Amino acid sequence: MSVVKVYGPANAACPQRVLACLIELGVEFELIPIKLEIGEQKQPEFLLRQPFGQVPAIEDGDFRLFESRAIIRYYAAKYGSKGGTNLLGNTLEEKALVDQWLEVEGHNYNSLIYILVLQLLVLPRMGQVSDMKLVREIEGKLDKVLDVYEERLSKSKYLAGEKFTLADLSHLPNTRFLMNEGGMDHLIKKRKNVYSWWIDISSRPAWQKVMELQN
Ligand SMILES: N[C@@H](CCC(=O)N[C@@H](CS)C(=O)NCC(=O)O)C(=O)O
Repeated sequence: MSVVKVYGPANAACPQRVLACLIELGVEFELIPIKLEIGEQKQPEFLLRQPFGQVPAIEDGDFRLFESRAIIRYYAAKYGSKGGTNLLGNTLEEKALVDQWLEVEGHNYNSLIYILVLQLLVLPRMGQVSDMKLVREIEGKLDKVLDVYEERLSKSKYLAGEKFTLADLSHLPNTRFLMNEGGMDHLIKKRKNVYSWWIDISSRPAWQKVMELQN
């Protein structure tokens, strides 16, 4: 049986989402590094795997897939039902809550942090100046989004209920950015429930292994 191939650098947020999921599920994989700094993701050969020129993409035998959240849903469905770790929820309602919080992560959380990553990480690396007015504006919006998380996490241990699921896992890369190079750990730490949740999910052995891979 061929090993799953994951294309993408281990230090980029979107591939990390996939790596965390595969490690949680105990799926063997091979990481094929793609050098973003020299634009390997925009080369014709890579565009056959990911037509938008971004990472990650996977190859699993004859099957290819891109979009990190589609990939984690695929693997959680493929392996979670075979007695492995269930990251999707059991009942229809649990599954719907996982989907709801995955959507929140993609639309309300990631869409803001994406701008921060661009301003605080990508532009300075290219020798360009960050727009700090925009950064402060996004920080304010994120503060309001995190109020919703705080409220939710005061009612349940994890976003979709009492068990760790893809909904939580999907937040790991961007929250790590806020806690580290994003310099916005105060947004997490000032919220008791969000902070406990972060400590809990980021201590999971699977995420620790992702962190080791990126070094
Ligand atoms: N929605 C896509 C977003 C992919 C994405 O933004 N990837 C970033 C790394 S986290 C990337 O490839 N950046 C380099 C580029 O856009 O050229 C996914 O989740 O897979």
